[in-house]
Parts: sequence; C-alpha cells; structure tokens
Amino acid sequence: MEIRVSELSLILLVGASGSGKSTFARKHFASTEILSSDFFRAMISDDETNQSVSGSAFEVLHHVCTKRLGLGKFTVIDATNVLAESRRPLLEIARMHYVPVEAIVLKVPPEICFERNRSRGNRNFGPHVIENHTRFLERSLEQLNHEGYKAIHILESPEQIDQVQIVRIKEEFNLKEELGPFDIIGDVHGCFDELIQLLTKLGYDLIPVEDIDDQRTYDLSHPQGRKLIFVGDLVDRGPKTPEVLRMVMRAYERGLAYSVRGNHEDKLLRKMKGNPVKVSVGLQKALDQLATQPAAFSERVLDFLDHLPFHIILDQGRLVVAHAGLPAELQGRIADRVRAFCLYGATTGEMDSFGLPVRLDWSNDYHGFARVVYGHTPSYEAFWKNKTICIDTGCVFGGKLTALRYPSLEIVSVPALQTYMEPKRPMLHPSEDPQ
Ligand SMILES: [Mn+2]
Repeated sequence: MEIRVSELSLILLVGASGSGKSTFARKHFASTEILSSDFFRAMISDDETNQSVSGSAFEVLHHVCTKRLGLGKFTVIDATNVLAESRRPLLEIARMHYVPVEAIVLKVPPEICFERNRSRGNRNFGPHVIENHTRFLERSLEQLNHEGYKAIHILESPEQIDQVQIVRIKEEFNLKEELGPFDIIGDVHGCFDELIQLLTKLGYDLIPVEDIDDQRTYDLSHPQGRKLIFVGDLVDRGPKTPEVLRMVMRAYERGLAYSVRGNHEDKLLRKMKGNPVKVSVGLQKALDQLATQPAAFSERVLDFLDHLPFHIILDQGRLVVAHAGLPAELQGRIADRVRAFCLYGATTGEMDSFGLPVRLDWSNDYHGFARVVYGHTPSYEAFWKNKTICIDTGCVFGGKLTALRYPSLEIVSVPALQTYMEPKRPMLHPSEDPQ
C-alpha cells in the first residue's frame, strides 16, 4: 500500500499506546521531522512515561510544530492523538500556516498493544488504559471525517502497517532545482512584436519554425543556456495573444520557459471552459484573435493555461515568482488564499475612483528570505521595495516591456511600439505608493 503525501504536510499518527507509531515514524521519516510526545516528556522530566508532565510536553510540542510549519517544514506528530481535543490544536496550527493535515491511523488489536507495553516495562499502559485508547480510537474514526483532513489513511493490521510505503509528492510550485540564469519577463498582454524585440536584445536566438498546425512561430534558445520566466498576463488587451502563447508554449514544452498564472490567464481559462465570465474589451480581443486560429490550438491553449502554477519557487528557494506577488508566509503553500493573492494581490475590499479594487502594498513589510518578482501593477519603471520587484511596465498601455535578468538583477526594457489600450487608472510612478 502506498500513501502519497504532499512534501509540505502535517502528519498525525493516530493509535493506541503500543500500536507501533514510533517504529512506523522512524522507518518512514527523518528524526528531526518527528515530534513525539514521549520525547518531550523526557526532555522536561527525564522520563518519557511521566504522564503528569503531559500538559507541558504538549505545550512545547505545539510550539515546535508552530515553528516548523512556519518555516514550511514537513512535520509528523507521534502521539496517540486518539482524542479530538488533542488533535484540535494541531489542526489549528496547520490551518494558520496553510499546511494540509493527513491522519495515518494504526489499528492494532488491543492485546498486541498491551503486550508491547508490558514487554517494554511500561506500567502506565495496563489493559484498562489500552482499552480506553481503543475505544477512543473507534470513536475517532467517526469524528476524523469532520475535522478537515486532506486525507485519512487507515491501516487495519500490523501486516498492513509493515507493508506501507510513504511517497512524498513534489508540488507544482517547487522548481528549487532550477538554478538559472533566468530572464524574467513582465506582463506581455499580447505584445508579441515587443516581446520579439526584447528577446533579441537579451541575446536569444529566434529560429523560425512551423508549429504542429503549420502556423509559423519561433523556437527560442540562448547561447548561455538562459531560461525564460513569465510573470503571467501573457494574454488579453494586446494585438497578438495567439502568437505570444504559441511561442511561449513551445518554449515551455521544451523546458526552456516557465510561466505563472496571471488574473488574465485565469479569466480566459474560465471563459474557455464555459464558465460564466464578464467579458471585458481586453478579453474579447483575445477571444477574437484565438477564433482565427486552427481549432486544435484552443485545446492546446486550454491545457497549457489549466496547468499554469499560481507561483513558483526557484534557485534553492532564493527566488519566488508570482503574478501579483506573494508574502513570505504564503510562499510554498496551497490554499485558496494563496491562489487569490497570486492572481490579484492584497486588496482592501474597497473600490477607488476608477471603479477598481484598492490595492494594498504588501511589499512594504516584506522581510522574507526569497526575492519576489511580480507584475500586475503597471508603473513607468520597474521598482524594488525590500526584496521585491514589480516588472510590469505597462507595455500594452504604451509603456515598456521589461525583463529582470537573474541573478545579475540587471533590468532590460524595450519601448512599446504603440499604445494598444488606455489604462483604466493612471500608471504608477515608482516613487508613488499605490495606497
Ligand atoms: Mn494582472
């Protein structure tokens, strides 16, 4: 039996004393990943069986759990966890850090649990205590479904427990092994001609090719092996959305480019999937342009957009790219709140005089480890604040198309060839605070 868990999870082992939780934990997890109630009892009182210090032991365990999940570290709780009130604080810590929780239940006959405790000389767990644990566990099996786990894995026998394999799933945002060098490109919005100019300026070779549907495009390569990263909003508003997508999709398929999802990709995708969407002027342009392409192209586009991650983490965690930015506590997390932030950033819930949501500048108090590169908010110049940089310089509004070279942090831009659309609200000057 295989148990697949996210590389960032909180795992609760659930089982009576003597059900083999610690053996199971040691077999499958690194020692630093395991927070065991016995260990913390011993740390406090020199006696891992001293039940009178359990309260303090769990206080410390919860504290360490909070710190680990705060750092985004995979964590396993080795405690009986047979009572709902002992699980509740752990679920709460995980929720606060946007970490999914999985329960692994070890169901072992009470006779075996008792015998294991006896042979260890552990007198705290006589037949009555084990019976209680077993009864609590039975009750828990009904409760677990309502407590908000991502998954509940029930192992029915010592044999099944022996045969389990734990597989850790790498999340789509984890590109930490991609070390660069990169050229990170701001919001393109269908400005294909400017993109070609920018790529040429960055030293890319553009080789004309015919795509699988005989349409013309370019294959990209860089003599220094550089890779492209797009901050999203490749589509809408501008004159050549299909051309941009075609070229970027080919580079992506060849492992030479990555992109995160912008709010415009997200909306186009929802529309293509047949969901009700308010079609703006900019989106209508993209839909009209896509309608001129061979039918199979839309299928490819839909599949590409559907797989775009909301944020990506590169270069051993030193670089994060998200369309509207991402504060440290949401990086490497999966939650609706993370997705919403990546697409739209932080908003106050109010509307400004242009009828657009008032944006909060999250970068003012950014003190994370990673540099964060984002777009979404057009301004006249790319600008750093703390370790974050916005590289949307409003090409489609007649500004520039900008690249940030990484790791050199050099900025390279080309001017827009024309103003394709008027911005709904004026572009920002770098000195201006968006608030
Ligand atoms: Mn945007």
